Amino acid sequence: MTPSETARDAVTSPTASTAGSESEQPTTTVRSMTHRLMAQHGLTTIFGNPGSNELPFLQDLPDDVNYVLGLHEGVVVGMADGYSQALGRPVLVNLHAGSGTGNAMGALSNAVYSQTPLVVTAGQQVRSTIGLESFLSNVDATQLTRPLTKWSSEPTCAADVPRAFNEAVLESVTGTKGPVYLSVPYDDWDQPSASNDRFLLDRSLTEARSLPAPVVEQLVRRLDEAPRVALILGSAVDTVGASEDARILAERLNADVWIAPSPYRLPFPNRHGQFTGVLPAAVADICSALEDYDLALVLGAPVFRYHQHVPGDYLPPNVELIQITEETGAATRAPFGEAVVADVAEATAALARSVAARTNDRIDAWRDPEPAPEVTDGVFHPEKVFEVLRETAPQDVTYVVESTSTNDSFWKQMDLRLPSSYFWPASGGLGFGMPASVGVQMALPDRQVLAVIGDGSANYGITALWSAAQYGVPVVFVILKNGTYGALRWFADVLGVPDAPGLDVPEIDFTALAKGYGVAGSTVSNEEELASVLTEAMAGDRPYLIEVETSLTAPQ
Ligand code: TZD
Ligand code: CA
Repeated sequence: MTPSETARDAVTSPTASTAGSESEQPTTTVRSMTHRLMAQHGLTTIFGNPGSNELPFLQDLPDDVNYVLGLHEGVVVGMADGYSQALGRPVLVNLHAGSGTGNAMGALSNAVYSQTPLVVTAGQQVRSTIGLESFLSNVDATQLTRPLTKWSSEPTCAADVPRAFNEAVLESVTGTKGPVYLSVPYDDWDQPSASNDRFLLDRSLTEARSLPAPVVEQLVRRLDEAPRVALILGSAVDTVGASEDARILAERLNADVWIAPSPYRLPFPNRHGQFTGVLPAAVADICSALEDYDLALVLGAPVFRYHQHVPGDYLPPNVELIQITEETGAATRAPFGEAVVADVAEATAALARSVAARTNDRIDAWRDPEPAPEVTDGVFHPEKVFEVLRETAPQDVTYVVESTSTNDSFWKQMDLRLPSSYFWPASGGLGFGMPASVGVQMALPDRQVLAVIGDGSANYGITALWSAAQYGVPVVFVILKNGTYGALRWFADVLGVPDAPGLDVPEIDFTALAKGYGVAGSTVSNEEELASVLTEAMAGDRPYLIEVETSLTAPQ
């Protein structure tokens, strides 16, 4: 079952009719009805950090509910984000009032760009005391997470809480997926649930965004008639489980395959003979990269997520661009091209089935990486670290990466072929990597998660180590220690700011920090040590942290 199928099943198909007649219902509270709705939607894991306002919701949780405590709300949301992305399902988050929500905002920005369906709930003060702003009132709660959440609500009365909860879950996975926010006054939970709430348990919602046959036929004709096709795959191709069909489509078209700029997941094997590269995140650079094509087909990506400001024409003359996306905003926002809003997995499968197969000698032409520079004086070139990881880790390893200046080195050495092999902070907000790796490992217990984290990035989510230790989540953390915010050094140069302060992070002892949070670790200083410590760490069933001193490199 693909992640998208799992998500659809979880939300649209109640397992059995539980409605019954009004007279048969035992007296239920808003709390117990909401707990039943959680079960119906498969929301059996809560990532949270509680306060007084939230405790009444957490009373009498069903036995099969698993509560995962994070020690900071950025970590709570980061773990939930990784867990939700890797499972392909909505996930419940519970935060403390306005202050807990505020701590989570940076992490929420990542969930927006990966369209992660997080159902974020927060406890509110007692209804009658919110207006006078009693301690821990979440003032204007519905506005607090805007514009990051696509939907937010504080029900107008206790009786509307179960319906609003149901709406929150469905909103998170319908249309453009993403985080939603529900604030609930804590005196609501003990109130009686309305007898009509039983109908909520019998609801279903079906979203049908398949392409009609004539649209498929027209797209197929245009693809077949275009001599030189560039297939530009977005991270969402992996999210919706379409990477296998995308590979078939690419091979039948014998298209060059580009990955859309700033990828947060990997939609195509990066050693495949048709893999051409990650598109540069700049207007003029993309224009020149697409010069030799007639038609560019973008699947599951915005057009485009630029980063560096290099002005120019959006497209070369005579290149047509068609974008197929599930994200309505990505279609409406785009400043050029023809957009089609549709189910990306179904559209990819339909095109892969229907395009004519061209001659193609690049299918089995896998490309080997070049050897990496050797370790000198105990200092690794980042490429050497990645070479050792590639040679030591199993083929189905999953990387969660947050190390910014080493991007180029990473892609030079990696050989990633399977779905869900790569996760990266989707908005560029640091603090995702450490916690998301814990969430991804919880969701994918049969795959080893390696978290590759810079010594700057690690600090934004360091308390994830504690959750990994306490819940026995066997992530292996590899900390690349160059003592600085390497990417910002490079940016300072690009932007002509040679004297910017605050760019170095010297003298942090990550093995000591890990020990403090209950995670064993060690520092390695040569290739053999790294390989043997990594092998041992992956064989264990506990988290482990490996600290590696690395040289300064540029992201590209
Ligand atoms: N704060 C947050 C929440 N997100 C950010 N992206 C930044 C600050 C700014 N920032 C970057 O964009 S990259 C970077 C910072 C501080 C440096 C990260 O350092 P690192 O990796 O040690 O993790 P490198 O390889 O040394 O760049
Ligand atoms: Ca660094």
